[in-house]
Amino acid sequence: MSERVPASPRAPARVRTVGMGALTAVTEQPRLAGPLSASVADLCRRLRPQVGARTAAGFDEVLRRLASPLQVAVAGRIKSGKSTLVNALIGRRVAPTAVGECTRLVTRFRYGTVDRVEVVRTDGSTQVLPFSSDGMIPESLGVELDTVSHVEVYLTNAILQGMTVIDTPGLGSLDAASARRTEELLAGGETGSDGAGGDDGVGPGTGELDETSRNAVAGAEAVLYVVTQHVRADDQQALAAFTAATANAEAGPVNAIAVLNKADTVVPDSVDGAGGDVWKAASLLAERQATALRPRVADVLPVVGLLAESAESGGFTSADAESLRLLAGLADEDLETMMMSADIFTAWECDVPAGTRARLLERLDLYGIRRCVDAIRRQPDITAGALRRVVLDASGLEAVRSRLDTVFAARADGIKAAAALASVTALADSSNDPVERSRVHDAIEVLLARPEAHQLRMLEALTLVVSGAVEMPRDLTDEILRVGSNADTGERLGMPGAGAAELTEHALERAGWWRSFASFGATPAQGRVAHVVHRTYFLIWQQLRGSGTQGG
Ligand SMILES: Nc1nc2c(ncn2[C@@H]2O[C@H](COP(=O)(O)OP(=O)(O)OP(=O)(O)O)[C@@H](O)[C@H]2O)c(=O)[nH]1
Ligand SMILES: [Mg+2]
Repeated sequence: MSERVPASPRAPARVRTVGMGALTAVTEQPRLAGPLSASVADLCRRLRPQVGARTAAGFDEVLRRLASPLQVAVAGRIKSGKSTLVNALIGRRVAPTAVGECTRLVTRFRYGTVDRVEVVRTDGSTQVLPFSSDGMIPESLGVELDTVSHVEVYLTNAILQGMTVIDTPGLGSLDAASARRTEELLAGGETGSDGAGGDDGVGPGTGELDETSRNAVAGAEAVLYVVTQHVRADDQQALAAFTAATANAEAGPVNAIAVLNKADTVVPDSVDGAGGDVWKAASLLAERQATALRPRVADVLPVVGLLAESAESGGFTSADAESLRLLAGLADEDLETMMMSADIFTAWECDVPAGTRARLLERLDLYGIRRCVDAIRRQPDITAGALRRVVLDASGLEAVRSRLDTVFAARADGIKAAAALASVTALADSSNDPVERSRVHDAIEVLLARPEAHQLRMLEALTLVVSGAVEMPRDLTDEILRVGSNADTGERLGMPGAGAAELTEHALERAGWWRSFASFGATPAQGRVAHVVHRTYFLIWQQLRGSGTQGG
């Protein structure tokens, strides 16, 4: 029997870094993403006794969402490799790829203390399903698809403590029913069977909410957008339609990340300047797509989801490593011929059984096989574990993870709070009681004047700059991105590891610089952004000084 090659010994470390450090730290106790989310939650709790039943039910829903991890939807065209990437990110092959009913349903993966799969019907009723024998969501759900809203999967995987991952059927898919289900879920047409995993515990579900309120309070908060090399002109539209449907009205580069998946299938010669290198070609293509997709996303990262999934979810076994060793031992001419195409690879006569080759192809495709064979030839005694690492490195997944971590984790507080505030505003606006309306609006005004609300303005500034709506010199853009995209103060100031005194001085210096830039060096639009950046540095300085005096 072939053994899966464990991701350890680095697995625990990964869980810690990928577990969205900033998020997991704060998800322990009140499980809120940060100070602004806490303020919004406080607002809801304070006002709740003073508003009508309908608004109160809406507030409960907002509270429930604030207390849950960032909802990240994986979206993209049909068969772009969304489920494969979801499996890679979760570190478990649980989402069916290629076939099965589930590829036509929205599936939400969230943290739970016990692994379980639950079908949620449109009438709100749920049904627990067994995992299939290989640990996946069953291919056939055994229920009438028309009656299904979506599937909830609770898993004990640590990364889900930091974010909930929503796998979606392809946008723009020909199947109208799946497209509708996706749109409904992403726009918040449902909110699921809450508390089923025993981990929410804040108020009831949304039974008492009417359609408008439900739409206002639910929905995905961030997007991992999956494209392949064939980005069509209307992909931009698909993304725009998607972001319009997310709960955050300001959806854009702040809460959307894009990957160019199946980077292994890019033909190097099809891209000028790639010099025959697949990864280089994919990177160049990704850069071009970033231009095409702007202002919706900041950039596009190349990735090979298939390799990422094989490396991270146990698909790559010690038996695979042995088969690859056999392949590496073949004569060059044989190997080169076989590597010409998948068909030849399996049909060619050689000592490695055809079935074994087919399995390698399925797990690694030709690109991964090539990378492994090269690695074995360079270092014949390479271990199966090290070979798995080669596969992971070739996948580009670490870059995607680190982006998810810096971008989404650092911004989760602002993203969640903005979505919550939008919901609270919408709930108040649709109230028939003018007193209630102005009470809620006044409370929001007060909240927006608090220092922690400044990050909302910073997210807006980021959107303006990253989308190109406000042009900035490259170095200033980079600085704004840095100070607005990291959770760690040292990283934000571009001085990781520096001491408090140095950081304090630097924050003050940059605050002063941005203020004079706002007054003297900038266009009016740049000036508005510069004021926001100035205040960001000022707040960092204040915070550093505060913690300095406490410490000393
Ligand atoms: N060569 C290659 N194949 C991939 C890669 N990622 C996914 N695939 C394959 O592409 C096919 C579709 O992958 P899925 O993950 O099911 O794609 P999906 O976007 O979830 O598909 P739908 O849910 O049906 O829209 C599967 O056969 C995967 O093995 C990749 O990076 N490289
Ligand atoms: Mg899928």
